[in-house]
Amino acid sequence: MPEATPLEARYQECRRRFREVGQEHVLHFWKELDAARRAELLEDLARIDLAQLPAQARLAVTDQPPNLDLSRLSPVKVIRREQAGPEALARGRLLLAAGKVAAFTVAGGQGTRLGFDGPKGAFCISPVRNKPLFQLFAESVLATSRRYGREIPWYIMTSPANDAATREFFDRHRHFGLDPRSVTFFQQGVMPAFDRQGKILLDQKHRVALSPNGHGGSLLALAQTGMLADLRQRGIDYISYFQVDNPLVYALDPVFIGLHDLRRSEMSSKSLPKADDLERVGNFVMLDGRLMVIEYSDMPETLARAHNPDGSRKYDAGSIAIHILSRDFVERLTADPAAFALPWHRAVKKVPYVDLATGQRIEPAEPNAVKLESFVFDALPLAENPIVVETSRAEEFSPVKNATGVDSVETTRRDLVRRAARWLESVGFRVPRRDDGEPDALLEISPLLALDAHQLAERRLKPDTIARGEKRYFE
Ligand code: UD2
Repeated sequence: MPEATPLEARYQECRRRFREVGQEHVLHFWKELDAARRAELLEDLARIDLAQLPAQARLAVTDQPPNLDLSRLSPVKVIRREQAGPEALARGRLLLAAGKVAAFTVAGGQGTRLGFDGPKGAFCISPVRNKPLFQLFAESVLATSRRYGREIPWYIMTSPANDAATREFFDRHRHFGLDPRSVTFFQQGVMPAFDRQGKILLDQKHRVALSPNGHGGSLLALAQTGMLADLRQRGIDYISYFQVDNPLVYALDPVFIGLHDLRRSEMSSKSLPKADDLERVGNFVMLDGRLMVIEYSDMPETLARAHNPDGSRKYDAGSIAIHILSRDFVERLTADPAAFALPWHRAVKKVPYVDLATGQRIEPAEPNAVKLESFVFDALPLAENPIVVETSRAEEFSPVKNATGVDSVETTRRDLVRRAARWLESVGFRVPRRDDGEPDALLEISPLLALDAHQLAERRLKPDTIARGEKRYFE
């Protein structure tokens, strides 16, 4: 008998292991595939965590809503950023100048809602220069590095689907002025989509329907890709975490960092008073004295709509996905990767798949599949002394998620202009306004000029009057 080729040997091993967990069908089309496709399929299958798979498949078919005992919930106490006091600011500045903080962007999502074909960070958003999201963050990191005289490393989490395109985008733009050695990309894990019987779906005969496993996957990915070791080696203690979709974020906020350190918090979060009862943000709550977030989709409507006798909203602290994580907290959680798992959240979605009987690829008209994702805020109940810091919406939050409507390109650009107008007026500029109060000009302030109104004041620009309809870029 001829000796099995390495590919054949890997196939046999893979088949045995997937058969053991009742998912052998993933190799159904093996005989039809050429060598290149076989290799690709094995690569996909190698990304699946076989130890966790049976439990995940079971979870995919159990249709149970999260078990929440409402009687044990109470509202959270937030710290208002503007009342943080000079000590927090001073401490944060010290930590930045001592090189103790890194920026961290989660950019592994698929960005399907925006309908943009490419990594979401490549989406152009700034009102005058049309800078992409990644450029705005890069310039914020660069400006902060310059300000504190210390190079600040920036970590970017991608997914297998957008990793190459993301790196290529940074190469093409020469890392937007950053030293390439200070920008580190790493990939998050993926998760297969399951059908309603808990069977893994094939996207093509040689490809598994895989998607990113949620930003909660960032914690394990930080550990497993060597990033935690890298952080430690660089002397970084704090990770400033933010999402790729919010160009207003203070990427490295000294007040927030300072509060996190002074309060000996392991994981801190920023919040906003919700815009309305059902705003699509997570809800901070206390469960038996521990802080947690209930995602908007899991929040019972009665709870979301509950009001106090004085008319104020009972659960008003919305999560805007901005956190500080202590490096040693992430190390502690992931010390034994096999023992660490955040809860999985189910989402029923339309996922195209190959029908095993006919070999045809089906584009389902109705949701047919279950995807599982973990969320980083589910680490909050595991953290010691977590704090919630309430910030200002106008200053810090306007995510671009949709092509039109709420949280869209239009609203994000508008909010960038509004913020620039406010900062300029605070240093003596006259900004023309329409009857409805909106600035009647397109204004953009480079992060390299100022990261907030105080820094703009330090620049001592000569106040000027902006003309109606003018487009002006400040750098
Ligand atoms: C997120 C929060 C929501 C609120 C809102 C604020 C969750 C589940 N919900 O809603 O509570 O704070 O943001 O804007 O977080 N990502 C990855 N890998 C993944 C999935 C997502 O890196 O596997 C990144 C993605 O690139 C983006 C961020 O996580 O930067 C948010 O993802 P999303 O768009 O799925 O979250 P969304 O808008 O439902």
